[in-house]
Formats: sequence, C-alpha cells, structure tokens
Amino acid sequence: MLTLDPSSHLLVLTGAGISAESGVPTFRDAGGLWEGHDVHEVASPEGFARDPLLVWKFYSERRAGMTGVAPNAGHRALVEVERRLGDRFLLVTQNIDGLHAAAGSERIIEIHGNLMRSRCSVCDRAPFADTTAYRAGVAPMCGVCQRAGTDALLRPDIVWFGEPVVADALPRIEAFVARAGKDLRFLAIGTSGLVYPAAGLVDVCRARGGKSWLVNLEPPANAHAFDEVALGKAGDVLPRLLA
Ligand code: BJW
Repeated sequence: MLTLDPSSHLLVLTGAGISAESGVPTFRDAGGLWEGHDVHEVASPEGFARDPLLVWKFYSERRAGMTGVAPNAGHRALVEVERRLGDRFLLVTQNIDGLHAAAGSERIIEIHGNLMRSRCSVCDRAPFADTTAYRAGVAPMCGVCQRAGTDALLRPDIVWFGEPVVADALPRIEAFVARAGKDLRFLAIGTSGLVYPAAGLVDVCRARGGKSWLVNLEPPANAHAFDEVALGKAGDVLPRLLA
C-alpha cells in the first residue's frame, strides 16, 4: 500500500508499460516498437532528415494502431488518486498516446509530446491536432510555409533523442517539487528507467528524502533507486496500491 498523509504531494511518472494492457506496444520489450528498427532512424532529427518517408510510415502506423484503443485500470487508478489529492498531484508521462487524458487525468505533463499532433519542421506555427495516418510514400508538407513560397515538411509533435523535452515540462516539475518540499512522494510506473531526463526524477525525489515506489513488470535499469518495488502488471497492481 502506498501510504499518503494529508500533506503528501505525489509526483507520478509513467512509461509505455502502463499502456501495454490497452494494447499499445512498448519500446524495448520483445515484440516492442524498436524491434526491427534502429531507434536513431525513426526517433531522431537526423533520422528524419535522412528519411522522412520512413519516419512518417512508422508514426502513421502507430496513429492507425490507436484506433479503438482505450485507457485501462492503471490509467483509471491514477485518475482516482488525482481526485483525492487535487493540486498535490502531478502526472508526468513519457507516453505520446493520450490515454491519461482520455481516462480523465487533468494535471498531466506529456514530456515527449503527443502522437496525435503535428508541427512544422521549419516554421514556428503552433502544433496542431492531426490524426492522419499518411499512406506509405507520403511525407506531408506545411501549408503555412507553402503559402509563403517555401517547402517544409510537417513532423509529428513528439520529442526525439537529442531534442529537449516539451518546453514548459521541466519548469512545471521543478515548481511542483519545490512546492512539495519534504512532502514529496514519487511513483514510477511501467518504464525502463533508461531515458533521461525522466529516468532521473527518482533521484530528484531521493535528494529531498521523499519516499519512492515503482510498479513494473520486471526490474528496470534503475530499480535500485526506489524504496519500494512492486512487480506485476500496472492494471493489476495500481488499483490495489492506490486504494
Ligand atoms: C509493464 C507492463 C505492464 C510492460 N505493467 N510494466 C543523461 C544520461 C545519459 C543520456 C542522456 C542524459 N540526458 C539526456 C540523455 C540523452 C537521451 C537519453 O536519455 N538517452 C539514453 C537512451 C541513454 N535523452 C534525450 O535525448 C532526451 N532529450 C534531452 O535530454 O534533451 C536535452 C537537451 C537540452 C537542450 C537542447 C537539446 C537537448 C529526449 C528523449 C526523447 C525520448 N523519445 C522517445 C521516443 C518518443 C516518440 C515515440 O514514441 O516514438 O520516447 S524514446 C522512447 O523511450 C519513448 C519513450 O517515452 C521512452 C521511454 O520508454 P519507456 O516508457 O521506458 O518504455 P520501454 O518499452 O523501454 O519500457 C517499458 C517498461 O514497462 C519495461 O520495463 C517493461 O517491463 C514494463 N512493462 N508491460 C507494468 N503491463
């Protein structure tokens, strides 16, 4: 049981594992998204510059794969705990699938962006909703740039390796951590603990003396950093842990 007292502030970090039971593939597990792909080909700005058609094929297939996908018991358990804690709750997700918002979570930071948005790879127009699964061989162009007489590719509004995480993410997390002070508690769910800056959040919490919990199918790279580890499926463990 994750015990919280009336002043506890809970920072939650989720990764691909929480959406696995909704049918969204993880990255590094067997049969995951990276199997058969060099990550730097499909998830880096250099890969996009080299082969935008391959990158758009990869993300268009993932957009198409979201049809009919719904949040699961793990997502819903986090909605319940947010209702109890209000502003003493913050959910940081590395997932780009939008399932936390679909479940009803409100205090969310999507640090790696969102699969269902696109933006221009050149101009600074605001990212916009885009659920299009472009057909193979099509790399969409920016209409704003076209009207100004230049050609620029659209890209998915997600954060690739070597790119900074979403602009206001770290300041918002820092503000929450500062407000929480000694009452900070940390819970990570379904993440490999390999990708920074997300993987470093547990250390931020430890540095403040706050207790940390981890829920994961198997021990991830940074399991040793947590006070409590519950191995199992998020959809099974979270409703009990957060009851
Ligand atoms: C279950 C389950 C179930 C299964 N229940 N569990 C410090 C040290 C070293 C390197 C760096 C560093 N700081 C930065 C870096 C570089 C880099 C990095 O971290 N590299 C490492 C790989 C070494 N980081 C970056 O580049 C980041 N940017 C950055 O730091 O910018 C700095 C900067 C500042 C100023 C200017 C310029 C730069 C950006 C990282 C972006 C990551 N992007 C991706 C792709 C997003 C788009 C897409 O979806 O395609 O994000 S990579 C991929 O990994 C994706 C994920 O969000 C992320 C994490 O994956 P996750 O969630 O952990 O998934 P899995 O599959 O790995 O693990 C799932 C886990 O769930 C497993 O453990 C299972 O057991 C478990 N599981 N089923 C519970 N039912």
